[in-house]
Amino acid sequence: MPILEKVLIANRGEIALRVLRACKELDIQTVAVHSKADRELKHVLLADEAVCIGPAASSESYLNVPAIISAAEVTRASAIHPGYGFLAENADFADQVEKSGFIFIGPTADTIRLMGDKVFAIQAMKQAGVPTVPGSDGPLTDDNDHTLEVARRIGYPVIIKAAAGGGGRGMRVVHNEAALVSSVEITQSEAAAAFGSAVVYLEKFLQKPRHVEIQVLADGQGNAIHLGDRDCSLQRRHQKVLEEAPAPLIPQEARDAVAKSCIEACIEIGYRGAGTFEFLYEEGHFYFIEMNTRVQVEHPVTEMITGIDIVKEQLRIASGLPLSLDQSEVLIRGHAFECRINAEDPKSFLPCPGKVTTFHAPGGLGVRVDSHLYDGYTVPPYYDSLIAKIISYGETREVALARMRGALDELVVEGIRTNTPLHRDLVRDAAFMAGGVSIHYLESRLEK
Ligand code: MV4
Repeated sequence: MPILEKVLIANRGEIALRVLRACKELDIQTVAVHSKADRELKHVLLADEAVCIGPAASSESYLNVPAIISAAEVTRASAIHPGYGFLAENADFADQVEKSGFIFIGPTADTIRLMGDKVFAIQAMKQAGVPTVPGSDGPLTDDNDHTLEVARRIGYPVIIKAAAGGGGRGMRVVHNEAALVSSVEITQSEAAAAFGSAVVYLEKFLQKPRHVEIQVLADGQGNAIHLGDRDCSLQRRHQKVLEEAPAPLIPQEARDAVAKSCIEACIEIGYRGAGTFEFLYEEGHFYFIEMNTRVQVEHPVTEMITGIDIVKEQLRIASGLPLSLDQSEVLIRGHAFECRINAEDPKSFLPCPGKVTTFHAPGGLGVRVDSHLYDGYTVPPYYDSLIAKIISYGETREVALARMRGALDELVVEGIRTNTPLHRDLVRDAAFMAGGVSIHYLESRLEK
């Protein structure tokens, strides 16, 4: 089976460059599509072909489905890689790509649609044996007595979530029975306005969990493997800041059991491509909350501890090839961290676009930099502020962290402000160094 001939990269910034590099390694031709504000992007300059698909605003360029499909047609691309964000988890886009005769590099549109509805996703996972959060096991109805009964059974606090939400949007915590019914109604109307669906469900609210996720690869031909776990608990306003793999301080049996359940779920639902099972982890137990059907920002930490190129595997799977390895060949070794460097004010967190006058990337053994920056590049104001990912690897967590300290000290970005000072603090923070802080740790530390 020949590998894909030509891939159109429907994204920008560091992930577009990451996809381009994987294509080059596999001898796949590349097409960059970009907005008018992105002519100077590094991957646009390196791609075999480049097509301008619209004005700066994402809604008219990176989210412009007809423009992207047209670009694939005129360049005779064979497949489209969506990266993360933008159209990566848009089932209608995946449908249109396939109906236009191109390969969508990702799961089927039906899988994306299933996972986009959190109620269906949780039901499917529970069915397959993945541990879930105690909850309503389906949408809440207008039978308020039943809702009250469910909440009483699982115990307060509870959390109401929109089925079409995710990533922190459309949620409300309820601490007592008196507030439940009105909170359900408010969440329903907010969900209807924000997502076009008023469907909400209820879960036990876990008060001090960690965010631990499992990376999987499946070929849609009956083979699925996991690449271990990652801890993404350090976040601010649902934006991850610093991730690591493996998740520290988790008993090996718990880790193995949850990963195994994810593989079984992949086979059960006929999953294809790279995917991530998101869990909350508290007091030794995993609770499934969502599945992401894309490559994630933090995939490099998993690549570092497994030696497996996740984007290359995505390209192989999309070509119709079976997985290049089985579970016994996945060896998890060492530890990795990733610091997300954003073009933002280190105190106010407001975006800081502008011209990068100087960029010095760190280096050395066990240091990787995924970034589209170069001296003289101007960070445009229209998009996400992620400008670089500094990744460190070591045989132990301590060595990886020491390398990250050195890498952050070496990093120079001049001309714009970045959150590098925050990262330099975090990698010296006693609680973080000890490992296993909760999803609330960073925000409460920032308040002090
Ligand atoms: C929760 C939770 C506590 N209990 N569900 C937020 C994002 C979305 N993916 C799910 N989220 C949460 N769901 C139950 N039953 C706490 C959060 C949560 C959170 C989760 C992961 C990472 C950061 C978070 C920050 C605040 C709340």
